Amino acid sequence: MSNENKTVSLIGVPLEEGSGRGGCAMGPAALRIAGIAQALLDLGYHVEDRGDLRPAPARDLAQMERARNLDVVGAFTRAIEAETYKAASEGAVPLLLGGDHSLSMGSVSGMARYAQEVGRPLFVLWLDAHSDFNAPETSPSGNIHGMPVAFFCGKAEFAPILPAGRPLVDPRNVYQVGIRSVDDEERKLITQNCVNVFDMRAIDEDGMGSIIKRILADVRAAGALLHVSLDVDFLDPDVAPGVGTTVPGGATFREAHLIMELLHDSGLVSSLDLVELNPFLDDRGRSARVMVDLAASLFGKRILDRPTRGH
Ligand code: B3U
Ligand code: MN
Ligand code: MN
Repeated sequence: MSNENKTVSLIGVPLEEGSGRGGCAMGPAALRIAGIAQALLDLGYHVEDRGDLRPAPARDLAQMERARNLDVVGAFTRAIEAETYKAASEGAVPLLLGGDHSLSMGSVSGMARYAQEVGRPLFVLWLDAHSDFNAPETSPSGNIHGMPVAFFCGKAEFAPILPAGRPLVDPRNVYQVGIRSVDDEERKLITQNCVNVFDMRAIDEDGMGSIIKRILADVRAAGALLHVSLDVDFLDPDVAPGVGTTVPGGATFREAHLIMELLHDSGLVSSLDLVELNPFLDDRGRSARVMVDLAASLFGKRILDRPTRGH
C-alpha cells in the first residue's frame, strides 16, 4: 500500500443544532475514540487532525421559525466551507467528523469552490435514509439537517449564509443511495430537480454493486471530483443504532463495506463526511466503530492483498 504521500485532514464538527435533539456534538470525540486516526495511519496515510471547529453564532443571521438555530448552523457552515476548501487546496483529503448532516452545507460548498478552481465538476454521493432536500417552506420539522442537499444545489437560499454567486452543485450530479424516508413536498422537489435517487427498492432489485459501479462510471466519464456523505442512518438500525432518526430496512454491513471498497478502487473520492453519529444513543460505541471501519474500507483497507476475484 503506498499512501505515504497522501494526507487526510480530520476536521471535527461538534454541531447538533441542525438536528432536533442533543448528542451529535459528541460525534467527533466518539469517532476519535473509535480510532479514526490510527485506522488511517495503519493504511499508510499522513494524518493531520485540525481539531474541532467552534465558531461563535453568526449575529448577522436573523432567526427563522422554519430554520431552527440558523445563527449556529450558519456560523458553522461558513467555518466548515473555509476549512474544507483550505484542506483540499493544500492537497489533502478533507474528512469531516460530524456532527449532524447540516455540516454538509459547508463541506460540499467548500469542495464545490475547490472543484471550480481546478476546473472540474463536483459530483456528490449521498448515502442516507433521507433525501435532505427540504427548504424551510417544505420542512415538516424546521431542522436544517433535512435541508443540506437543497442548500448546496442552490434550491434553498433561505439566508445570506455564504456569498451570493458561490459555486453550486448541479442536482443532476447528486446521487442518492439508500433512500427510504422522503417527505411529500420533498419528493416533488427531487423529481423536478432530476436528483438521481436509488432507493431501497432499486438496491434490492439491482444489487448494491451494480448501482455503485454505474454511478462511478458516470463520475469517471465526467472527469469529476466525488464527495461522499455518509449518514449513520443509511445503515440498518441493527447495524448502527447510534442515530436520532433510525429508519428500518437500511443497508447491511456487507452492502456498506462493498460500496466503500468500490469507492476506494475507483480512486475518484476527493472528500468524505461522517455524519449524524449520536453517541448518547449508541450501544457501547458500536456505531462509532462501524463508521470508522467503513471509512477505513473507503481509504483502502481490504480483506486480501490482491484484487477480489472477478473484479
Ligand atoms: N425529512 C425530515 C426528517 C429528516 C431528514 N433528515 C433527517 N431527518 N435526519 C425533515 O425533518 O426534514
Ligand atoms: Mn442526512
Ligand atoms: Mn438521514
